[in-house]
Amino acid sequence: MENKAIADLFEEIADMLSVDDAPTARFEVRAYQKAALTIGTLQEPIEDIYRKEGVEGLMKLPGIGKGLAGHIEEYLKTGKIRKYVDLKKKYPIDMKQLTGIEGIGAKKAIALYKNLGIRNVAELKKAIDAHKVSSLEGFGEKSAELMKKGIALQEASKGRLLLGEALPVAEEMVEKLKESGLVKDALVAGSARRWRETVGDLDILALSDKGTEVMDLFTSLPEVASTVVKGPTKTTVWLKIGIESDLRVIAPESFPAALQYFTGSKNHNIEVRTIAIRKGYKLNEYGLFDSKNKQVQTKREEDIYDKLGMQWMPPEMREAIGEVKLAQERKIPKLVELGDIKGDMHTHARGEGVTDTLEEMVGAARGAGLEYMAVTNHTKSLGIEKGMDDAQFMSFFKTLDKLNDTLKGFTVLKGAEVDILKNGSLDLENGTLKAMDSVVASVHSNFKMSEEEMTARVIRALDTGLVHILGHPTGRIINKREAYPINLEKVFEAAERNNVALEINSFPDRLDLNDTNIMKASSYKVRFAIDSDSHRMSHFADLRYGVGTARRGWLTKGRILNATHIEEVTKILKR
Ligand code: DGT
Ligand code: CA
Ligand code: CA
Ligand code: ZN
Repeated sequence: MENKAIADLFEEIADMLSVDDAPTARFEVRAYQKAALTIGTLQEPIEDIYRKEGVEGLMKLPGIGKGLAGHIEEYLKTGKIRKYVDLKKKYPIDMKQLTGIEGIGAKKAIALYKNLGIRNVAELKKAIDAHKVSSLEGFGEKSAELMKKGIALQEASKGRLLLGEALPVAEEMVEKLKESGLVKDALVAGSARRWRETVGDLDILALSDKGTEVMDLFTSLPEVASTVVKGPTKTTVWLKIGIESDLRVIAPESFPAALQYFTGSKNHNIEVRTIAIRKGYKLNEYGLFDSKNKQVQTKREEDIYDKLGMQWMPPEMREAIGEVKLAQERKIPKLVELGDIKGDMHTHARGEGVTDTLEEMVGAARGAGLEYMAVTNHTKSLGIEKGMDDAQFMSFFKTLDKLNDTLKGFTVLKGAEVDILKNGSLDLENGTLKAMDSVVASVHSNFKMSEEEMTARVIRALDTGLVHILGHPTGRIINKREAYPINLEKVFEAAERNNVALEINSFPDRLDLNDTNIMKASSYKVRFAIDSDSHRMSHFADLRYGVGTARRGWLTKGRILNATHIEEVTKILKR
């Protein structure tokens, strides 16, 4: 599927045009941005539309005129868009890398290029160290400092990619292997199967006796940029998304053991193998062998754990943090599943970056299998998000009442994502907050505080007794922004005291709380809310990353606020 590649190109063209001095540029920017959004959120592969209906089919898509349809056709035929190539000559910037740094948007990236000739992060780093950036108009000492921190974070990520970027690509490749008829089974193992928030590479396993043909197909997949090593049982490729992928073709008798081995984690495997040795077995990626080196029959991964006296456990638990002992005691909990999630407590239907209508958002939530969603728009202090004031919320709630009258089997709850101001007070009147079903309170600005101040700020907000959910409790953005300093234990205590649920934000670059913080929080008497924080229809699909994270924190359905039906959740939220 080429949708994302084309959407990214259009996005970048818009970025470059936004600073270009050509007379038509300003006007074109919006057109490219709109087209990027249309294509980026399209469910059907754009190449299918083109194949079936040609340029006319493309032009039926919202915001795609003749010129843009021509670009799409050009890309599908040649793999390039000439307009992009020309602009890139004028602005030879690694836009994705530079805008991946906190504090740098497209405008700043291009200003850095125009003034200092900076094209990539390495050059930016040099310029910051030479104090060239801080003296640039519109930048200053503080922003240079922030960028430097951002660069350090990006470097520390060592090329690990967000699961949310990598998993869809892995699934796409697995699907194509299966469709080919060359494999009896194929699946993703490694850190992606364990739902780690980032992955170093993608490990794919295929069950097949046609190794050579499978590898030929694999290396020619559209997701692949180049082949690193190719053999009939193991092939490594470099993917267009910027990480490697290993495909291993495995014989049926080895499949369960290979799946167990390549799922990892490495430390989990070491613990399991130690148990195997103690019981007189040998365990490796080829199979389980007894003391006479005879292979023990195993049909499924479960059989391996069973022979070793252990209960099977979900891959998300396999991090060598106590799950092996639990499995020996047969006490593996039943973890929450995506299908348990009945509603969403945190979504946006108005404000900056929201392009889909309220009705469309409701349709998408229903499509995701939900029974209710709370619309929690931003509040007035968040100017860039077009936050709403008290009067706007009260009138918006009338719209929601009308909408609810028309809905059957689905409920739209009233809420806000209320900003926790610098002093810990909330950004709306008490009366307005009391009229709501779902008050999500979040910190969105003034991150630079001492741990003591930040902790007091958040606790003060929770102690108002008006908050239902603490939104993205640490504020971290993976590979981009560190968590703000905060004493989470004290915050969890305050959440318990005030019956506030802790959010597990499902945005692939947030996943906040993360797995280890969830573990810490679960010893308090608190609930968790797995929210999509949807700003558009396609975001509801990200709930699975929140669920994966919750499972990595060993949470069961009973701990999840929105794994309850509407009657029950309204009872819990009433106070
Ligand atoms: P990643 O790729 O860094 O996100 O993390 P993983 O867990 O996918 O690691 P990867 O790709 O290096 O290896 C895949 C699995 O293979 C790993 O989870 C466990 C297994 N494995 C790799 N190397 C070793 C090893 O030296 N010993 C053992 N016992 N297992 C290993
Ligand atoms: Ca891996
Ligand atoms: Ca690997
Ligand atoms: Zn939000």
